[in-house]
Amino acid sequence: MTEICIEDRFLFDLQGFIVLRGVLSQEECGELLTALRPLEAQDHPDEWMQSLEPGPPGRPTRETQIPHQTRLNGLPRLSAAFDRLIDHPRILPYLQAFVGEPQLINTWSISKEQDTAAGGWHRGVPTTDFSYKDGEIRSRMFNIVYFLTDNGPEDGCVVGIPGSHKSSFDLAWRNYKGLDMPGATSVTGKAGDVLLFSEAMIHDGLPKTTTGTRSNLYFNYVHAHYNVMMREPRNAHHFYFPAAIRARFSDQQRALTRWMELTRWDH
Ligand SMILES: O=C(O)CCC(=O)C(=O)O
Repeated sequence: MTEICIEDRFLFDLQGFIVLRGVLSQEECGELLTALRPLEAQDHPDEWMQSLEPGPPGRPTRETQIPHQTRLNGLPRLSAAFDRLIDHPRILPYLQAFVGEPQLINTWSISKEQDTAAGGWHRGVPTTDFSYKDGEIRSRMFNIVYFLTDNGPEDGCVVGIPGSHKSSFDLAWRNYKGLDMPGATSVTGKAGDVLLFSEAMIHDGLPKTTTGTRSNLYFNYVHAHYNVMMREPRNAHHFYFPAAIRARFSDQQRALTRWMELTRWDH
């Protein structure tokens, strides 16, 4: 296993996030954008929703309810072009060091055009899901954000509160918009950079005031002991990949999605 340098361990433990520069080449960003754009433009029938038990709707594959923003859920179901990010060689050592036994739970893209508003401050798991013991950092849910385009301060970049993965106090997160949140710190970078963060850290997306499109891909992992199917059962369609999709994966990608072999899910 590749050792993570002490500076990165120090910073991730301290802040709850780190940014790795130049993980993807400009050519790779271009290839991923070429795969993403037609998927964002097309309709997705989401026939699986008809087989859900009566209750609230699941999330569609393409979400456009936020003006000027397009989100796609369940990327490897949509194209094999995204498979390589499941076990990216620069990222895998961080997954092993900071999660322990990583399993991919969720994948999505977010593209923002000019005038996309700020999102809403949130965290994916409580602060008890981040720990340090016997020399090991353990982040029970860990998000990897691939910047396919530049994420400048006005481009709708991700924003976080450094250290909030360990915060003892909660604020009424939804009462604060974007940079009005105490401690809010923009996470900027160039196309090809990657943000890694504990989902215990409070985070949000800033408004996009610039022209052009900002596109990021999100690959979210949990520790193997996390019960993936209990998190959002009505969205398990996007979490789970059928055997036919996993058949094209490498051994390593199959190992990172092994929970899917142990799950009964037909939709
Ligand atoms: O890129 C953004 O706008 C923030 C995304 C975010 O907070 C999320 O997907 O949980």
